[in-house]
Amino acid sequence: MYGNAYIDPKDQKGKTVEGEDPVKLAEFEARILAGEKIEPQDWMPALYRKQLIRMIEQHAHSEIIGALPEGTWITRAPGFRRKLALMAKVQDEVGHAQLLYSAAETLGKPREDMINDLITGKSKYSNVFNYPAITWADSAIIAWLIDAGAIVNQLANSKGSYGPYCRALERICYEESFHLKYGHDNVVHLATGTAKQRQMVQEALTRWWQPIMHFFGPPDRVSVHTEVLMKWKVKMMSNDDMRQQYLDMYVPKIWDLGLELPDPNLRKNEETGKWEYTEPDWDEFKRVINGDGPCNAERLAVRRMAEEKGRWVRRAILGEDAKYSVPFA
Ligand code: FAQ
Repeated sequence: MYGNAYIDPKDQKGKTVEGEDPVKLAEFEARILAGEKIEPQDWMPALYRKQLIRMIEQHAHSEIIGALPEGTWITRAPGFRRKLALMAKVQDEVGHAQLLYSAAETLGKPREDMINDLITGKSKYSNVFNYPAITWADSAIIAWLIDAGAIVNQLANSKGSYGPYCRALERICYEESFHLKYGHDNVVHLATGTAKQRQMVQEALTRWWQPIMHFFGPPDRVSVHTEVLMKWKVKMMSNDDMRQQYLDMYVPKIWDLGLELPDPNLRKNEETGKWEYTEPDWDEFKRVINGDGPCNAERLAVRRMAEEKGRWVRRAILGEDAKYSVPFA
């Protein structure tokens, strides 16, 4: 249906561009170089399709799993207005997952396969959502500083080459910008509040700083996919450049609030214009993204339960039973 057949990630095909028609490949790369968008029905190398499916699917999983740590605070949010705002935010994140699953589906991978790969632990999702939101301040830090990281990433990639992904990212960024304002408001409230509130937000920031440093991915020198993704304008900034842009935009704002970051080496080198920092623990990053973080098991268990509990609804709508029970079928 969509040009090349959907590529199973386990398949060896689609690991390189070997075997692709050189004329079609050259035309494809010329279109990308000229800034054109590639659409689902267009010819594309198998590797481009495979990389896009991997990245968009992981992004979709991150949104749906990302709703969970903050979601635990809906019932305990301080006050009705905060509760309403948090409910709307969590609902938005799930909506982002829907947009992204739809974008990945245009590449030929069925949604059921994606969900199955998530709940069986085959697919990755963002490291940050494998940590708990212990206090209300953790949910404030997520809404401000994780959403801020997502915007740095998504704003850059919305200028990329694959039409459906870019259009989804543009829409997501509008909503994330609103989340960021909501999160900032919560953090300012705590940071300018009582001594207890300041302590709570400082402790949450200290807990989240390393996962945030991991969020942009491993250093460029060891990143596996950056080269090909940047060549084909799927990824518009390298991991290290995204991290640098984030530090530039948010460290001064964090310091302005009188909060401290748990890295004594963090400073901007005025000569190079680059931020210097202590390398975060990359072994911990690897453990967390490979299933061994503090909340991985719990997160997947929730998704598995949702999948099982929703099965009868899907069967009723899509399955054989629907023929007889839905009046307008
Ligand atoms: N977490 O070669 P690279 C959000 C994996 S949305 C987990 O550098 P790449 C909204 C990577 O997959 C957040 N795994 O990879 C929200 C690869 O493994 P693989 C999600 C990670 O693709 C806010 C391996 O390491 N955003 O927050 C991570 O070039 C608040 C080697 O890495 C996106 O997904 C990580 N942080 O660059 C929701 C954006 N980093 O697949 C609720 C789209 C790397 O070979 C509340 N994705 N890995 O097994 C991207 O931009 C890229 O995929 C990167 C990674 C930048 C994440």
